[in-house]
Amino acid sequence: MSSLTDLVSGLASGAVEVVDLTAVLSDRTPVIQLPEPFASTPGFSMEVLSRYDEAGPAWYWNALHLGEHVGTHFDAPVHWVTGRDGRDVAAVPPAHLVGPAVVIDRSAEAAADPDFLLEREHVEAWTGEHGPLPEGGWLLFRTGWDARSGDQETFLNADEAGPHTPGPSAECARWLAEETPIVGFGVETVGTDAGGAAGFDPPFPAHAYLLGANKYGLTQLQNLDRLPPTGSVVIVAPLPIQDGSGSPCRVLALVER
Ligand code: 23J
Ligand code: MN
Repeated sequence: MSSLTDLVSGLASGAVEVVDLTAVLSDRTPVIQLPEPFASTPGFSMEVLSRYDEAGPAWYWNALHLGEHVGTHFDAPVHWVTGRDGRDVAAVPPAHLVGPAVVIDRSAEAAADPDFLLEREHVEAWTGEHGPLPEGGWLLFRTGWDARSGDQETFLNADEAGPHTPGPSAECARWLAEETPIVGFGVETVGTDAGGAAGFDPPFPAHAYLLGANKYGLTQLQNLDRLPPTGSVVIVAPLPIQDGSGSPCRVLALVER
């Protein structure tokens, strides 16, 4: 298998760099706030079982409590009603979790307008320059939102009208789901949908269309600015929770230097 030998030597020489796209999980990790009467998700918390003490003199370990959709996480098709007959997170084929990634950068637009919507035309302008979206790969949407992830308030960016964060338009989400060969769509924000997407038609179109097409979502990614527009490979590692709707996950990218 010379391709793996080549990869291993690339890793050793630094010709291939591993970039961590995952946000650190802590009790300060931002979580999505849904309006009443909807249930909201618990954030991350940790209970010490023992720490080199009476409860475990030579070992340290914790129990975790968190929602499936906390921090950098993976949305499985069954997360949404449109994907209810689709895969749960344990049923996702491992081959879907390693694949090519492309990055579309609209951080300048999102900085100027937090409600910036990614349109099909923006993606088509990108493909005109960089080539087609990758078969079985990921479209990653860079907005600069990762710089806000240390603070729930600036990350969610909500006012009386609701949250203001960038995301895809309904038509863009439908097109990505139904007419492009990607396996998933990844973002830096709290969810794959824009902050205003509760009021779109359909509501939460990225969830409705992509998960309804048996595709996946990835959220709260970091360090997308360290990836080239094309040519990286991502490794997405959600926990195989039986019947799970998603999972916090580690996301790594391999980048050629
Ligand atoms: C539940 C309801 C609405 C949304 C979400 C979850 C997410 O963004 C998520 O984490 O999947 S928009
Ligand atoms: Mn989610």
